[in-house]
Amino acid sequence: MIMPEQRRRLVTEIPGPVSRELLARRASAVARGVSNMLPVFVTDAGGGVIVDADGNSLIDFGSGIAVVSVGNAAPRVAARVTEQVSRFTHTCFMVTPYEGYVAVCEELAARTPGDHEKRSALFNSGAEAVENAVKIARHATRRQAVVAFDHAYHGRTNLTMALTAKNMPYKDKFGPFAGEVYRMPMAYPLRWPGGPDACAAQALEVVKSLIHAQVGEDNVAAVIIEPIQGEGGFVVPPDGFLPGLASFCRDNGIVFIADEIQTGFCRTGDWFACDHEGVVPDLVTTAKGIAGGLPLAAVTGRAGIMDSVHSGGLGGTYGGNPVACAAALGAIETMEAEDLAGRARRIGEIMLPRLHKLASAHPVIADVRGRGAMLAVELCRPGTLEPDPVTTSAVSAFCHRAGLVTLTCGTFGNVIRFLPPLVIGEDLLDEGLSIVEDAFASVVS
Ligand code: PLZ
Repeated sequence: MIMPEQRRRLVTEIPGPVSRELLARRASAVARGVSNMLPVFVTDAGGGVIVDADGNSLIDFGSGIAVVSVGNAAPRVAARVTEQVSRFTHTCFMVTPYEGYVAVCEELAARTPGDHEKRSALFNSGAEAVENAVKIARHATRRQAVVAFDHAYHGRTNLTMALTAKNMPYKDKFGPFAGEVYRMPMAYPLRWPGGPDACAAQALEVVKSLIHAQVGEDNVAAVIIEPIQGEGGFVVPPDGFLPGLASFCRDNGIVFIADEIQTGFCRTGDWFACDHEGVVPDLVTTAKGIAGGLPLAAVTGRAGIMDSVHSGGLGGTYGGNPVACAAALGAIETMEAEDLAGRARRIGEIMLPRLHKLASAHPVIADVRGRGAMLAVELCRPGTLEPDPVTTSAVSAFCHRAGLVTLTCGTFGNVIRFLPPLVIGEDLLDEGLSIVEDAFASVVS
């Protein structure tokens, strides 16, 4: 593999002339619905940098939306993929199986929360994993209702759009949506009317009483929640909320699904975000970080629930593709060998104090939150909770021009999130943070 030099280098404006030429080609060939956040065309990436077609080298605080936690083209991933791709690329596991699929499922059983007997099924995308988790929960319980939360993001397919909260850009005019989805208030400390201290207990009570009154506990197949919400704004539920929700589900025969697609695989400083409070979900959905950039997703859960589905009831042509499985084994090996959960905690220790300092200098920052290497700042008009998406975009655009890949998120578009590869060097991390500081200093008057 070719590891690009680990430094930021700007040789043209962003995007440069080569990228602009490619953008023109893109405009007449690629559907407009598929957007670009930072339109530089990539030629190489690795460690903590992304190199573009003009020779610019950008610091990566996005990891391709929390995917390349092990780094881009990570050596163990590249080696296993290369080996696998030269042996065989596809048989379809449902036709003739291969060991890699089984090995990934064994790893998932060993790494996901809880030491109960588990089974897994592999898919291609996060949305597909979520769809299947709901299918499995419905099949196992013979119930239909699914409970999701405000600010949730679970994907762009029909059922997962219904589970996703935000209209633009995900749902607008794409309806009708799948039925039997019920949305509950999220334990969002910054915005909880009773204040952050009361949030966990009050939110839990509200959710329980709404489920009772509006759905009926014994109609509910599953409650699905991201243990830290991703696209919806990196909302971290206060301690106590997730364990309370899990035990409510247990008491009522409801399948508790943790969507760990963005939080999973060491991102938050544990293997899974549920580990933080010892929450043991019935089903876990994973994708993104699982395979170092190759498309792979999984549903892992209690053997009794997973195996309630008849033979042939789950699958898909490509699910658990051998090359993607090889990549996952390389990625998981990397996480273990390089203690990437520890690296995520270290990234949090470096970044959080600087973000808090930034917040005390800039009252536009209403909240600093997250865990490990999944961190964010929420921007509001100073002294209010009125979202400030305009400053958010301006700060983000400054970062992009300066050669730092940052992403925004949030139901109100007012959150800047930081998801560096867990293998990023500390000098790049420092430099990236300095760019964020410069951006606030320059944009916020
Ligand atoms: N569940 C928690 O974060 C994907 C979406 C990017 P797919 N998040 C990035 C976009 O704008 O499309 C995600 C997630 C959580 C499910 C998904 C869906 O995963 O692999 O994108 O289908």
